[in-house]
Amino acid sequence: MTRFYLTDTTLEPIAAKVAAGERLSREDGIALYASNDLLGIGQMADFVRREKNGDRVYFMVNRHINPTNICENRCKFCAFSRSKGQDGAYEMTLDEIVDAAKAAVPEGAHEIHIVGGLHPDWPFEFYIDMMRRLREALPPHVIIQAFTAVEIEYYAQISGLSTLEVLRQLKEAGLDSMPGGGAEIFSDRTRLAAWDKKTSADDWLRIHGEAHSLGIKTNCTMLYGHIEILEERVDHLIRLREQQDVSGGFLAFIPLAFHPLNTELSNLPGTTGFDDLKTLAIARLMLDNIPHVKAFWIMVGLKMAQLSTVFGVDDLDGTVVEERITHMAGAVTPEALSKDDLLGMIRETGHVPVERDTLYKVIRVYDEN
Ligand code: V47
Ligand code: SF4
Repeated sequence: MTRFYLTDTTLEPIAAKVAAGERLSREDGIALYASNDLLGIGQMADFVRREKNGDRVYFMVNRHINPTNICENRCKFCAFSRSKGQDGAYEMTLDEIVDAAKAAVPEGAHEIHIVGGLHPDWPFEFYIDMMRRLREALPPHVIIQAFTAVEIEYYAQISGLSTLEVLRQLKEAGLDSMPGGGAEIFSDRTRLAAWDKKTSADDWLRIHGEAHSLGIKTNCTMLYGHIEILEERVDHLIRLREQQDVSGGFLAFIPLAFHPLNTELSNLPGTTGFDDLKTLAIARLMLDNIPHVKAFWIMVGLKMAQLSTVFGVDDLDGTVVEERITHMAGAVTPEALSKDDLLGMIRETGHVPVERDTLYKVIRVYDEN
């Protein structure tokens, strides 16, 4: 007898696999997406989430820094990037970057999260200096999570080094961990249509594998709700799962809900709440070897992020402080949350809030309600 109440009985074979802890197939992923039994899918995802993370919902105190929006790639879904000299283009100096990071320390930050455009003039040494100066300026408990695989590939191109050597040198200079951005959807069809200059799926996965081989833990993402089809989402999840089987260094998966405003894809409607919850829950079900599924509240909104904690999500990211990439594309969420906001959101759901660092080291369990 199954432990889930399903209104779509065609999901019963999948429910049996979930209850037995068996891996779901591509066909299962497609069947989940084809079903409208959101509560049934949510119950299964909640079951998996509880097996992996119990009652905990993680959050962190962090700060995002985007050193420049000048970018050589100009992906069609991106409202953040500018060409050099264009109105709205900006670049921070190393002093400004270090000052922004230092300002986060008295706020209790355990992570500085750095993602930026592919600047045409900054040499690789600039990024090495950035890491060195940040490492010197920050106490050791503040983890530097920086540079997507797309940025790493670009630094290899401008320096003539291999991506492995770029990662090795960045790690030596202070890089601790890498964010999961830049994966988009692992399909050549979508890539050629909307981000043709960007890192291919094979390269994105190889670079993360290289990072894992150097002991650099990373996250992984999927940008959904644009021109992709549902099968492409499932294929994307399976490729991440296969990479994790091989290299094992992904800590969290974060689905990124496409925001269309001010992009070249502004004719598209963006995602719905139903799709956001379904995608988070299906990710929890398909990615049996990735410990955490994170709802980035900036992208799915505060209300949906809170709800997602009963649909498979065990992590709400953090205080963030300043966010440009999604807000330039029309996000209506605040740019920052206080720790109390996050605690209140999590407590209301009956989960136990756990403050963590980037590597999921527990800073504090807030078990007193
Ligand atoms: O790589 C760009 C995406 C990413 C849009 O690893 C957009 O913990 C939606 O990767 N609508 C950057 N998404 C953000 C990112 C991230 C965020 C939070 C946590 C972590 C983590 C990683 O944002 C980009 C791209 O995939 N993006 N434009 C847009 N219009
Ligand atoms: Fe550049 Fe990243 Fe924006 Fe693409 S998504 S244009 S690589 S900043």
